[in-house]
Amino acid sequence: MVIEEVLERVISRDPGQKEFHQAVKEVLESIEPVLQKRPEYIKAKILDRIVEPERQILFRVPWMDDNGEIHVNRGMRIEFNSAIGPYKGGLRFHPSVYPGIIKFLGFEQIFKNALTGLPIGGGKGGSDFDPKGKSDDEVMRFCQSFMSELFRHIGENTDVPAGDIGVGGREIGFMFGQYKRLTNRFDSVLTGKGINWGGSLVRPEATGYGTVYFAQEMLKTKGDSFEGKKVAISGSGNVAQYAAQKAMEFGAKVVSFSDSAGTIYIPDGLTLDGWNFVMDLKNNKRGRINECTDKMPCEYWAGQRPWKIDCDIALPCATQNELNGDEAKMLIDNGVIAVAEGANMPSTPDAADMFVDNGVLFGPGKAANAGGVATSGLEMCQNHVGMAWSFEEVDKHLHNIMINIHKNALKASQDYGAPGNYIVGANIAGFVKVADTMLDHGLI
Ligand code: NDP
Ligand code: 2IT
Repeated sequence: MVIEEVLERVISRDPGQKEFHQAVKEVLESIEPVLQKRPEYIKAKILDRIVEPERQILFRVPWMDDNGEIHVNRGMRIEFNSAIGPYKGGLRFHPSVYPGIIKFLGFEQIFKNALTGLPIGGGKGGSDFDPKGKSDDEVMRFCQSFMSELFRHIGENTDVPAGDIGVGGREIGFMFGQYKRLTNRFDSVLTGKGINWGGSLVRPEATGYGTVYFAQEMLKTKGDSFEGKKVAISGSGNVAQYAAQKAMEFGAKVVSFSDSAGTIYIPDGLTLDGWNFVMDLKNNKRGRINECTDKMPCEYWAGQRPWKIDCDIALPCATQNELNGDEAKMLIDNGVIAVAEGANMPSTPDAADMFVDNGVLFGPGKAANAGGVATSGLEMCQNHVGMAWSFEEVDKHLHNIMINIHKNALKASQDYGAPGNYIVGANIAGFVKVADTMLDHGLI
């Protein structure tokens, strides 16, 4: 009853924000058993408070292209919840960005960040700027203009952005340079920084590695592993690249990558040479995935996604709602054992339900992809003490964090009557920590 009322208010307040409604509905529905045990949350209106961002910043981003033409994009930062620490979450540059996308991502980030065990609150930002086809100079001018407004709202103890779709090391570098020039401060205001200027080893790898570590923990509950498994991966950006590398290291055969134009199917599995080619293609040449057909034995499926592939493990690592109910059915019919979400909310609600109902090990994004933000937290920690840890040390922390997230989500699923349902477990474990803190802090 309370849940439906809150959801109705969320929808009527911002009727157009469908991705945000989707994320809120999933969380609220799965915390129902908590509300029965903890009526104080209802009395303190925790649900109404947690679905409303603490602060939303919208701003103009004017910039000039290489031909001297002026463009105006929209920038935003949604500071969603700072109960357990400074706002933390990535920046997305993609033409589809509008407040509904950034609010869904910021809302997910609250619970994801709580699951990491680190003191970080939830936020997200970005712009409808499209980096595709832009020169490095154009991207730099855009990033400088974006930061010329954003800098006054962020800070190492206030709000710490990082990367997401369309924002990687290059963009973080341009934004950090501009922040430093405007503020005269060299601090931990952004994560995903370069290794020479305060970045952490393993941050580039962290989300993909973490997703595979999480999937490995799920497989262990069935006495299984990655060894010899066929793994279908979507996307070919940061998360997909390192998920593929770690899956191969664990003895799996990676049989696909994709981008927004299509999928490559690699029946014999990706090789190390093939992986290096994709890294150079995507990170340096900024090319399209179909260019792989010249370099490795693979098929290119224009306009298609990987989910019809007969695989044991699926790792959706591209974007939201990229795996629907029909595709979930194909995966289940083909005997998929585990699905771990490297992307944020890549499975539609009916796809996620089908995985859970059919006994597929299903790791929702806020648990499975939390390794990225967790390693951002480790980057902040190193910056605060003025140290840089070794690759092995950061990787060990990351691995332990993923093991703990899995353990805590599994335990919450068992404690609240849905054993093995990691959607319920992750939502409850994240929510309770934030909700209890909001009670501690009084009505703010
Ligand atoms: P990148 O920009 O590096 O790569 C994004 C990939 O997804 C590209 O292959 C891109 O293809 C594809 N993609 C993007 N939008 C669409 C779309 N609308 N339809 C189909 N394909 C699309 O981003 P990341 O790898 O960093 O992010 C991927 C996902 O992981 C996102 O959901 C992000 O929120 C999530 N995530 C990222 C973290 C990080 O640390 N980077 C941490 C946790 C989650 P194309 O090049 O054609 O656009
Ligand atoms: O969705 C995510 O967790 C991220 N894009 C990473 C956020 C971060 O602050 O590292």
